[in-house]
Amino acid sequence: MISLCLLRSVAAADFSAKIDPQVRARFGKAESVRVTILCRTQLLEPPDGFGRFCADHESRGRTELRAAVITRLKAIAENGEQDAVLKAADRANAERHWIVNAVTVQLPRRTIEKIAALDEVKYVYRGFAGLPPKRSGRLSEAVVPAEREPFSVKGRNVPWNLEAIGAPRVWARKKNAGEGVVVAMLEGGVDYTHPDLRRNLWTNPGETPGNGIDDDGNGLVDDYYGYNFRTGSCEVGALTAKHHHGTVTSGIVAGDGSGGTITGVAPRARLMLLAGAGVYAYQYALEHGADVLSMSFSIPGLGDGRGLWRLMSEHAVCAGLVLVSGCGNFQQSAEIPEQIRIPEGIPCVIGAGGVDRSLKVPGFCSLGPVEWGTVKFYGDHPLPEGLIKPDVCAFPGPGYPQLGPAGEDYGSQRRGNSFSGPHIAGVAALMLSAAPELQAWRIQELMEATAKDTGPAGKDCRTGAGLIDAWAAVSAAEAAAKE
Ligand SMILES: [Ca+2]
Ligand SMILES: [Ca+2]
Ligand SMILES: [Ca+2]
Repeated sequence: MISLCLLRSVAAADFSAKIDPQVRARFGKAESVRVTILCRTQLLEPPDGFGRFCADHESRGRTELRAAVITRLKAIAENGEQDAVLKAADRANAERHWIVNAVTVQLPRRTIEKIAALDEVKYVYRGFAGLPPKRSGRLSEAVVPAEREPFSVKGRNVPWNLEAIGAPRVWARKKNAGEGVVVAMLEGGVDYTHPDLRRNLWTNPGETPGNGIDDDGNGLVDDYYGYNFRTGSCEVGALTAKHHHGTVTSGIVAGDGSGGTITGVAPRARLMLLAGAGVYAYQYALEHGADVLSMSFSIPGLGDGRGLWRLMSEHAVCAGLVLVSGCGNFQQSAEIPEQIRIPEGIPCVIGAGGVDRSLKVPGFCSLGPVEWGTVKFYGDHPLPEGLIKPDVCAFPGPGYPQLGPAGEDYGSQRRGNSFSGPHIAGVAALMLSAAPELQAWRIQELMEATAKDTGPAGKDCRTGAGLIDAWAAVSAAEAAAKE
């Protein structure tokens, strides 16, 4: 009898070990908890699966990998494990994902403990941010993108920040301003009617705007410029002054200088506008052909959930999406290693740090390292060394012209690593315009290899590999494409 009791208690402990401590902490406080249930089978097995995938697929082009990896991820998501979990939970309706094989659902404690015991369940995380109830939102203005003239800087100002990273030299000597590349902006809203942006919008070729019909059958009505997964609407515009954060970041990627000053690193790239939940933004960007995803937000305190974001990000990079994120502005308010958060603290997400015009790190910029030693399924990069972040750096401002709401155009007061990130996303666009088949992980490697070393010698936890160098990075991408 005694041994049987022992066995039972060991088994119970095992199942609870499959539940994120942050979920367990909520058990006493709420009737039910929103959880994301990671199923057993995944494309990549942590912690080394990503590195092995890159090594095994170094000869495959990005276009081919995009299609093959999406097909594989969707096949895994339909392997029956999600069905088994939802059946055991007695839930017909749940948010099913494919970028990771997982479901998100609100469940009572006893149900969570029951399903944690299933073989099909790998781990139960706190739930991803979800979809709002479907709304019938519409675009405030559907702009028919005007025919674009051949790109020229003639008669336009080119600010010092773009000169300092060598972007104008790439435009002029390589005839490359980011043509053919789509950069998805995961933002809180972007003024897509802005004269410096409106010619550079990506539009969904299968969708007619403003007819209230989901023409392309992707489940989203009128998703013409992208989609707002926060409000459940196709409206991705900057509705308040606060939302112009996204107008500024989009301007740094692709502002074309129609108003007189070129603000964009890649002024002929196209912008796909997304807002809200990361898991849906990743999936949308991949399915609708984005090449780069620019993220200017930081999520603190995710605990083991950092591993879920890492797996999702590694899957996206395998599928050819270059992920870029500013490194945050928490130098003064948070201890290392918590200054650099999610997503920018993930190894395969290019984390952008900041320097001022004299290449000094401003006092607000978050510093590395980042630790992964305590994160479930990973455990790599333990402290004290940790993972060196940022990866590269650019200019967080203030002091260079930025787009803004009407009347504030080409102001220069905003600052933050939110604005370093889009410089890096713009350079990624120039690199992919030159070498579209280069794998996403190679973009990160080549950026770091060609950055201008700053601060302490070598890659360091203040400035990463150094200041991004668009000319050297694009040249390296061209050379790599010929290998
Ligand atoms: Ca649609
Ligand atoms: Ca429509
Ligand atoms: Ca250095």
